[in-house]
Amino acid sequence: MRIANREVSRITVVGFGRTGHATTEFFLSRGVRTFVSDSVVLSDSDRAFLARRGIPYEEGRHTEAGLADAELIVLSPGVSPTLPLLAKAKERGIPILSELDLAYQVSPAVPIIAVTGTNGKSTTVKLIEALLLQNGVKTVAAGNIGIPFISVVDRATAYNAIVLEVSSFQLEQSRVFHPQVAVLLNITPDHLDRHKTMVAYTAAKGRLFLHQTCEDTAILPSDLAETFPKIQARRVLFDRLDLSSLPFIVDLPPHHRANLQAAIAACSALVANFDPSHTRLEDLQEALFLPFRLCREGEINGVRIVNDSKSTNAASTLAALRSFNEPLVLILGGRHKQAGYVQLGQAIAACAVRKTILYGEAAAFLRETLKPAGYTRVAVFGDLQSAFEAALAVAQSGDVLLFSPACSSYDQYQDYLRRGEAFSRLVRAHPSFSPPQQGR
Ligand code: UMA
Ligand code: ADP
Repeated sequence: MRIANREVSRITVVGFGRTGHATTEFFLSRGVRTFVSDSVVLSDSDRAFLARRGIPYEEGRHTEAGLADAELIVLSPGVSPTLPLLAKAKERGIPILSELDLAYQVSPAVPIIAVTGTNGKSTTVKLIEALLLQNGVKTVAAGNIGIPFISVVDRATAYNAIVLEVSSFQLEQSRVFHPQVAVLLNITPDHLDRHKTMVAYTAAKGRLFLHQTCEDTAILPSDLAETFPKIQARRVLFDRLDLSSLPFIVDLPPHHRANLQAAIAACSALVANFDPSHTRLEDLQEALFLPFRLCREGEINGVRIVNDSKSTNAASTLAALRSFNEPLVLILGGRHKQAGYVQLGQAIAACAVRKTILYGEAAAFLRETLKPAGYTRVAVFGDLQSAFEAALAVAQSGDVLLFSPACSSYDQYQDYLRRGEAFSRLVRAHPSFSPPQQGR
């Protein structure tokens, strides 16, 4: 098949997670010979999948076997561009393509709205999807939200728009991706283990605008208006949008107001005369209450329990703190993200959080970052279960017990989903648990 102006009949897929699977399926359906290379030992089901389809693979490490007769290498987003195998591929002149660029180049010409930012991507993608559907625009949501872009390209002609969640990892590896509407929600410290510096992380985010022209739209917040001076596209500063025609806006927490402003700005850029004024809160419920984002689990002895396992950095926990007026007992912990915690410490002190329970690998680090703010109502535990029990012991009726860890889950869980499910199980197993009264 033809990709990026060259004929390709043999490719190597590096990384066999969700992206690798979808990429392999895509090439398989086109009769392109595929080799799979993954740095870890594959599961039995992955091996069976590959064996059934007669796809050769290597596991446990990347060797030059993956380069043997490859005419193209396709990378999963989690693979760092500094992987030695990629340097060897470059020496041999083998082109390397990210899955984002691959999907973009083979996708039919359907307008793309792409959303990036440190926090709020998934919520904003789902808001855009809901708003467009209400306005009769058939839309598919994909990308970092969990549905690889390459897995939707074959059915993309059935849609009027593709809404893509795009991560800094995907953007870092991208060379050609060009969305008609590009949304950057915010930039705060995250993923510094991969990007090393905020300058590099910011530059990766800025690649979203790189190929846009004056016919496109770049949507960003005022505080980032000067950060990317080379943007060619028409700029829209989403936080200046007036949403007073939506009566429910005053009840939304500040971060959701921002997400909705960005989503409406994106829809307005795509659809002529887009009018959000008839939008009802019910239409946006799914987007505003995605699983493990400030989810009401229920109550235990009058204490409302909130599960925000998807909060994996300091800024998302800051947004969580700003979402409640009730007294709070906070659980933080996991694997910290190196930076961004000073402001969080100040906010915890300013909100007079009744007690902050720290657990996991990051506990000592977090305790030190809270000290300069003069906040000492801290207790340290090893795991989530003991942290939850301790939090419950100090919480009083009318409090909110907020699990918003501000760290990744990787010290003790496979991902934020498993961590969120584990927390949910702990809450629901309590003898005094009662489910949320109404809605969420
Ligand atoms: N692997 C290698 N070599 C390496 C690194 C990884 O072989 O050097 C292998 C791993 O052993 C594993 C596979 O690659 O088998 C995993 O690939 P991946 O990390 O790219 O993950 P996928 O399962 O393909 O999922 C990716 C995104 N994951 C990452 O970017 C880390 C998913 O975002 C995304 O939903 C999916 O593609 C579909 O587009 C997840 C994520 O955590 C939710 N994203 C980060 C975030 O949101 O903060 C960026
Ligand atoms: P992402 O896809 O960027 O990880 P999500 O919409 O999944 O974003 O939300 C992840 C976390 O960030 C949740 O804890 C959520 O409450 C919080 N959050 C959502 N929107 C914002 C925002 N605009 N600013 C800060 N935090 C946010």
